[in-house]
Amino acid sequence: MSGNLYSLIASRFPADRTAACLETPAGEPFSWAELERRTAQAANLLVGRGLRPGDRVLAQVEKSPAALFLYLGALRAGLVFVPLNTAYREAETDYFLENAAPGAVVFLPERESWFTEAAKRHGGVAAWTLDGQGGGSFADKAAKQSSEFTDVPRANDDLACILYTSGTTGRSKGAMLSHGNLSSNAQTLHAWWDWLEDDVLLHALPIFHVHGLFVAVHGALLAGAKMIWMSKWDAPEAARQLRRCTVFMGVPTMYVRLLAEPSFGREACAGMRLFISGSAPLLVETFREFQARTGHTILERYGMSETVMITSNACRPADGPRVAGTVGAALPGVSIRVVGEENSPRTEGEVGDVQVRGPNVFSGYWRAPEKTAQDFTSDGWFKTGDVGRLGGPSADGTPAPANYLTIVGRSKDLIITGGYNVYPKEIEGFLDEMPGVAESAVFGVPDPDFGEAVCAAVVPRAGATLDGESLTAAMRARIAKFKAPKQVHVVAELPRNAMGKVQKNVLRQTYGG
Ligand code: MCA
Ligand code: AMP
Repeated sequence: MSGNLYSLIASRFPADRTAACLETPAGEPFSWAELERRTAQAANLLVGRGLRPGDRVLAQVEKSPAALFLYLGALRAGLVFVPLNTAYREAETDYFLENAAPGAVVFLPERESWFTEAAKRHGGVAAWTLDGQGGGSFADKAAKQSSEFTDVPRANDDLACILYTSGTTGRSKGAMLSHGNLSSNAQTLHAWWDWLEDDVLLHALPIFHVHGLFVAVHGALLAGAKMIWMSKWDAPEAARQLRRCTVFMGVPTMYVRLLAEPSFGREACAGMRLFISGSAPLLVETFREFQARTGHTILERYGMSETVMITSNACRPADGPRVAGTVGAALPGVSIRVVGEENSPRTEGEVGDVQVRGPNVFSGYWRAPEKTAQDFTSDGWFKTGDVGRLGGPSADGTPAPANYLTIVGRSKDLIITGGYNVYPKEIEGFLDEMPGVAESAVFGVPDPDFGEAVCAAVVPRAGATLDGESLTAAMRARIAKFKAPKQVHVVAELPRNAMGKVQKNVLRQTYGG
C-alpha cells in the first residue's frame, strides 16, 4: 500500500459496503459504496481538468456529504486540499487564492461572481460551485465521471493539505501537512481512543479545521464507523442526535451550550462511550458540571494546525486518569518538552514554553521558509507558542501525573473564541485601515459562551471623531464575523509600558469586566 492517506483509510472500510458511513440528522444514509464512487468521480473530474499530484484544490464550501467527498477525492488524486472557513470575506479569501496558487477552486454559489473574476485574475484556474445540499457545477460535472479511480501513490512526505492559520505578524501562514503526518496521527488516535467499528460519531464541527476534518473524520473512517453528519451546530438537535451515538467531539462552547439545554442529561447520553473536547481550554466548571449532569467525564486533548494532536487525557482507566484542567500526556510516538530561556529544561511543575516533536509535526509553512525557521529550534523541536507545565497541582489541589501537561497561557498574542483562533495583529491591520483611526489594539475578554470574545480599543487621528458602534459594523462587513470585535472602545491613547509596548493586560482589565 502506498502512503496515500485515503488508501490507508479505505483499507479499513467495512466488508459490507452497503452499510451507512454517513447519515444526516433526518436519517438519509450514504453508504460506503457511495463514498467510494463519489470520491472516485471527484478525483476523475479534478485530474481530467489537468490537475497533477501536488497541485492545490482550494475549497470554500458549506459542510455537506459532497464537501467530504471532494476532500477525499482530492486525496485520492494526490492533490493538496486547502479548506477555507466559509466565514472569510473577499479581502481574506483573495490572499489565500494568491498565496496557495491553486489549480482549482470550489466555492459557495453565492460567491460565484467574485470567485469567477478572482479565478481569472489568479491565472484562469478551474472554478466550480458546490452548495450546502451537494448541488452546483462541481456536483453536476462529477456525476458524469467514471466511478473507478486508482489512488495516486504518495510518499509519507508528500503534502496532503495546507491549513491556513493566522500569524502573529498579521497575514495567515499555510501549515503544510503531509500524508505521513495525518496517517500517523489518525492511527495513534484510533488506538488511544479505542475506536470501534460499532461506534457512531456525532459530527457537528465545521470541516475546514483540524478538529472537524482530521480528528473527527479520520477517526470515524479509519474505524469503519458511522457518522451522523450535522451540517451546522444546533444544541437542541445535537442533544437529540446524541441518543443514537457513542462518540462526540466538540469545542468547549458546544459543551457550554449543551449544558444550557434544560432537558440535556443522563438520558440523552445513555448510549455514549466517549466525549472529547479540544481547540480551546475547557473550564474546570464545565468539566465538573458535565460530569454531574451526565455521569460522563470529558476527555480533553490538545493540538494545533501545525501538529495535529499532541497530547490527550487517557481513554482507558488502565492508561491513566482524565484530569480536569489538564490536556493529558504526549500521545504515543509524540514527544513534548517544557523549556525556559535558551531551551533549558523546566523541572516538574515549573512553567515554560511548550515544544513538540514527532511524526505528526508539519514540515513548515507554505512558501515561507523564514517563518518556518523561526518556529523550530536548532535541534528540531516545534515551538507551539503555548505556555504550560508538566505535573504540578491539578484543579482539585492533588498533584497531576508528572507527564500530564497543563496549558497556563500563551506566549503568542492569540485570542481563541468559540474554538476559532483570532490573531490581534491581523485585526489591528484592518482597523488601522479604517478612516480616522490612528492606531488600535485588539485583545480578548472573558465570555461565558465563546470563552473569549474579541474586543478592540482605537485611538482617533487628530481632528477625527470615531464612533465604536459604526466601527464594529464596518469591521463585520469587511472580515469574518467571528473575527470582528464584538465591541470597539474609542480611547484618547493606548496604555503603554516604559518600553512603549501596548499593555493589553491593562485593556483586558479595563474592558473585561
Ligand atoms: C459564531 N460567531 C462567533 C463564533 N461563531 N463569534 C465569535 N466566535 C465564534 N467562534 C458569531 C456569528 O458571527 C454570529 O454573529 C453569531 O455568533 C451566531 O452565529 P452562528 O453561526 O449561529 O454561530 P454558531 O453556529 O452557533 O457557532 C458557534 C460555534 C462555532 C458552534 C461554537 O463557532 C464553531 O463551530 N466553532 C468551532 C470551531 C472549530 O472547529 N475549531 C477547531 C479549530 P452575529 O449574530 O453577530 O451575526 S482546529 C484547532 O483549533 C486545533 C487544531 C484543535 O486543537 O482542534
Ligand atoms: P490552531 O492554530 O487553530 O491550530 O489552534 C491551536 C491552538 O489552540 C493551540 O496552540 C492552543 O493554544 C489552542 N488549543 C487547542 N487545544 C487546546 C486545549 N485543549 N486547551 C487549551 N488550548 C488549546
